[in-house]
Amino acid sequence: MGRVWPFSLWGLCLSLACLVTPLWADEEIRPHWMKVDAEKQVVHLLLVGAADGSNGTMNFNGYGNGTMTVIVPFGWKVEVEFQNKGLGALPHSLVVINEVTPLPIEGGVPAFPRALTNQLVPGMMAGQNDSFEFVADKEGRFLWFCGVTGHGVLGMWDYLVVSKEAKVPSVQVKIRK
Ligand SMILES: [Cu+2]
Repeated sequence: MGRVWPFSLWGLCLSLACLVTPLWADEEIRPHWMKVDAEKQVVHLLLVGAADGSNGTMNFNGYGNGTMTVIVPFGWKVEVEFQNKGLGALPHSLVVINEVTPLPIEGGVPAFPRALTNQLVPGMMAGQNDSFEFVADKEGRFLWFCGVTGHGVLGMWDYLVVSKEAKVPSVQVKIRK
């Protein structure tokens, strides 16, 4: 029994640590895929579908299920370049939609004019890309969303926040502690 007791204590400490330590933490990153022209108030984003194996490849730049938030100052121009890296050999697309519940099964209504790629529902194959731009002239929280059937509900979405408080664009991600 004397030998078992220390392990139980250890287990108790681990349990307590789990209770007081959040599993996820927010972190601001300065990604290579965001370029900012503060003078012209333009932000350029390269968003890559299926960039790695995260969330079973259902991700943008490695983030799915809302674990990435791009914050853009109100009134800035947002230039988006979308590529399907194609890990998982699935087609993907991108549209900016309002934060809706439930998420669309496929497609999605652009929250800003022309804020969507070609082939929204069938998706673009690996290696294909498309670009679009829009002015962030509505405040609030929106979703970067893959319009291919079933992908959004499987977590292929992240957040876009248009903020009057933000002075410069930034990116926050949730990282597992
Ligand atoms: Cu997709």
